[in-house]
Amino acid sequence: MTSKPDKYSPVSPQDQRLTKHTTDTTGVHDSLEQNADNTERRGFLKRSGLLAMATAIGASIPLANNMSSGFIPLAFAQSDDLVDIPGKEGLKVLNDRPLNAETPPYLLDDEVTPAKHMFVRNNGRLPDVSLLDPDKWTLEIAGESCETPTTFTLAELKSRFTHYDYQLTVECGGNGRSEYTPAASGNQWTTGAVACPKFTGVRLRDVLEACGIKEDAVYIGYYGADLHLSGDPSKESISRGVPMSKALEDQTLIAWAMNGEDLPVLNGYPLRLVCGGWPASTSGKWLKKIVIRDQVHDGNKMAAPAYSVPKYPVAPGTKVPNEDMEIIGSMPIKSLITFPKTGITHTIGEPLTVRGHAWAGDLEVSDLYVSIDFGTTWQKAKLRAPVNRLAWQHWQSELSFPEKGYYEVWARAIDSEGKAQPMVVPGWNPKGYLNNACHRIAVQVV
Ligand SMILES: Nc1nc2c(c(=O)[nH]1)N[C@H]1C(S)=C(S)[C@@H](COP(=O)(O)O)O[C@H]1N2
Ligand SMILES: [Mo]
Repeated sequence: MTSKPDKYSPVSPQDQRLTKHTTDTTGVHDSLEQNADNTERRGFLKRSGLLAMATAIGASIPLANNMSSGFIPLAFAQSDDLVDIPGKEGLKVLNDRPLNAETPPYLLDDEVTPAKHMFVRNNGRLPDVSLLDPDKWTLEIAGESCETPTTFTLAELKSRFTHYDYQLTVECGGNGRSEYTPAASGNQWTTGAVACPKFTGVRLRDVLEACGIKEDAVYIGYYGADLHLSGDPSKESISRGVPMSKALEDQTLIAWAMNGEDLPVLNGYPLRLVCGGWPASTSGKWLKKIVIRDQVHDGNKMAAPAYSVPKYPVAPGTKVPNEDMEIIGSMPIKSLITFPKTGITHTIGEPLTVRGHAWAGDLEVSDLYVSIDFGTTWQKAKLRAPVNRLAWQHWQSELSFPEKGYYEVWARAIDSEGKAQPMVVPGWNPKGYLNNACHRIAVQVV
């Protein structure tokens, strides 16, 4: 195993500030400013109407009569601030303490997400990088429902158990949160807290079975090496888990590699858990310990309202008692348009190839449709099977446009149980999870 000091040395654990290409140096201020911007744009649209909208976009909108009232064309809602994060390229920082950064959709075009384009979601402080030594790394398996608690070195994990490679979709439960009204607190993810790299590791099941799983086991929980944001060593930054049924799936991995290389430091080097298709908060980074529990794991951010949604639909803004919330399991059907980039100019008469990915939590995607007339008509895209269970699926479609002007391409996926993505933001919930509304891009046809 190679060590990569230069990959993470620029980020000191004491000060994880980042260099930005804009004058503002903190992601926090940046996102606040953007919110102010968006509000202004909305106000402007209300007052001015279609003609002003078309003027501002610089084109007429041929199919505008299909737009619903209050609809905001994407051409108004774009911001392209890029930042430098060691080992990452083109990510947009949403918060720098803790570090949270998302990937613009056009940088997720690869079938297998490269490490430099994988989003980063940290709940606490980055672990002290001098402690991330693969030669000294150990993983402890314990908990009240473990027969024989055992500590493995990383070398032992690699030599004792069979290795598996799986491409696995990891998406933050809060991906899409920025679209909820009233706004939910937390990172204002747009669409970029998702990735599907290829992970290499051993099966969690094989390791747990080697340590003996007692009959009463119901859940596993993880602990990582990162500290709580306060720096208090008695607190965990996050310690979540999954029910035994998910833990024992073939694709649930304890992984040390991504795309054939060591995991990036920001994504959990030297060892992480990967539970594809579930909120990525269940995929513990800098993995030090796994407990087999005889109850639902009670680590930090397991209890409602964290990573939980109301058991019944609620009106936007409703205060929901914690006992009426349930923990999120499999993620809902969703898709992205990764090519072209929103805002492109396209020549009339030429077909436009659009493509992207779709994923459906524990399920498969069965169909994907695209629309260029604000959802009035839909054409079926070519959709490929996943390379393995829990990997995202690629789709592609050829579009032709009836006349010059401003268009939007919308993509809508349907899962193997017949559930489709909603075209508008789905059920409001207090923490803004599970927004799987259709993704759309703007295209100017000239
Ligand atoms: N130890 C540890 N594991 C963690 C986290 C964390 O802050 N610490 N964040 C979780 C959350 S909320 C998400 S969405 C994913 C993000 O994984 P990534 O940063 O590799 O993209 O890691 C999960 N695992
Ligand atoms: Mo997350």
